[in-house]
Amino acid sequence: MIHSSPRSSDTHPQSAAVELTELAAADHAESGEGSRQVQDRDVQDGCPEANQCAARRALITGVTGQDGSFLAELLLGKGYEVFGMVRRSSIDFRERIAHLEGRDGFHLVYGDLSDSMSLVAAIGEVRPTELYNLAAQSHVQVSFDVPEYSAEVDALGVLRVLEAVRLTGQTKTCRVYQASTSELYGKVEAVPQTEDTPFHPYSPYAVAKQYGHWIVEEYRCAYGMFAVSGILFNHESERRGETFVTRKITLAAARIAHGAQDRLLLGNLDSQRDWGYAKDYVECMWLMLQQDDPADFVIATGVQHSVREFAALAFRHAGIEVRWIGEGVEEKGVDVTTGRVVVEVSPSFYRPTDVVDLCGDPGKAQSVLGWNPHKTSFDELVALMVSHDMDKVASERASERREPNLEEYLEKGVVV
Ligand code: NAP
Ligand code: F7E
Repeated sequence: MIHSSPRSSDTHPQSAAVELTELAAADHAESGEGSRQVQDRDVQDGCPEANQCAARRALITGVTGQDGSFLAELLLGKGYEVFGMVRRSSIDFRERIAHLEGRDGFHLVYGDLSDSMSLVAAIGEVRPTELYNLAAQSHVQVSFDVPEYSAEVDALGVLRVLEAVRLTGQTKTCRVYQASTSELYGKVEAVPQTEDTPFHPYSPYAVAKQYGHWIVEEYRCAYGMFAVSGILFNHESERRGETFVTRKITLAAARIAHGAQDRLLLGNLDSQRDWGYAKDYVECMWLMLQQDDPADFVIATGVQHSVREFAALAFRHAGIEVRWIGEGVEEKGVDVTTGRVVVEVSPSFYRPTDVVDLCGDPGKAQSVLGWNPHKTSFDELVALMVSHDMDKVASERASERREPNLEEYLEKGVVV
């Protein structure tokens, strides 16, 4: 049985949600960290408006992801105590948050969305005033390959988070943000999509996220929780995973420009997306939890482009002008200057069902939240991603050049 108000002994190091430092979990016991958390909790338990009278503590699931890393930076800048949930991995280096680890006010806890006990332990121990549930199996194409796991995390994982909040007695003190998605509109029934457009999920990922969306609304109604979903359209950045189409393109454009890659293989070039900058979008997540009343919002730019347009612009920023020839699987992107084919279509990147016409209406977010959907333009977004990847590829190339030299020196016995 889970107690809604755990005693201080519950923060014993054997609890699943131990704070991670570079030290082992056992070191946590000696740090006194657990007792500080108990004091904060005691303050919150007696306070109906915890968001106003207790220190602001945010728990971010998916902190190692693109959005989680930007959100952690934003909240630390606002003076929050930030707790990021991480999974055990065979590699300890967490690239996107490496610069935050060890910083004052930033802590890590173990947890997994497929493991209820770890969530109850982490949420019960951290007692956040705001919980951002960003963790997910977030790749749509991969959800066709691992549909059950995608449902486990993206559907039931949301339920587990909400139940952990409820079972630890925090329905009135912890506000919850859920990462919903434009993929819910799927086989779209209207363009642009608003908060009132019917959902028609069109992938295992989207069907799972649909459950997550509705269970958040259910907990809001059933238990009076401040639990809301941001229906976020595609948002990208220099930290975007490398197999999402935008980052795949910007990295390939940079590699091709540096002579490190021959050509780029893509799937559906006609697919249309409403692409924004992730750093702007996490501000909206935060704004949603600062409102007087809980409500869902569409977060988008209202501007739509095709994959083909994104690719052409990315190559232009990398110094390559592309002309398109052919149609369907025969379509190719040709370097106007050299006549070389730099983009080809590969049906292996086609999806069993694809969402092809996404464009969001950010009107409600603009008027209610005061959010600016045009802070970073499409051109600026593509430019910053390409610029980042040009630098990345250049430094990788430089280190490749250094390595043979080093071998040569070692062989000659020059380096001691
Ligand atoms: P991302 O870069 O793929 O990050 C996903 C995060 O979830 C990672 O930190 C990952 O941890 C974590 N995670 C995955 N499975 C987990 C599990 N079982 N337990 C705990 N953590 C787990 O995704 P993102 O682009 O930042 O997106 C954040 C959220 O917004 C996701 O829920 C996504 O579905 C949703 N969303 C994204 C977009 C977009 O355009 N980016 C649009 C709409 C909605 P590891 O690092 O250990 O893998
Ligand atoms: O695909 C097409 C592909 O994988 C975009 C996630 O963050 O946003 C993301 O999901 C489009 C699709 O993102 C390739 O068929 C063409 O139509 O970059 P993507 P996504 O599926 O839109 C939503 C809002 C989320 O919620 C998700 O978590 O591009 N496409 N050629 C390709 N896509 C990929 N990945 N690779 C290609 O080669």
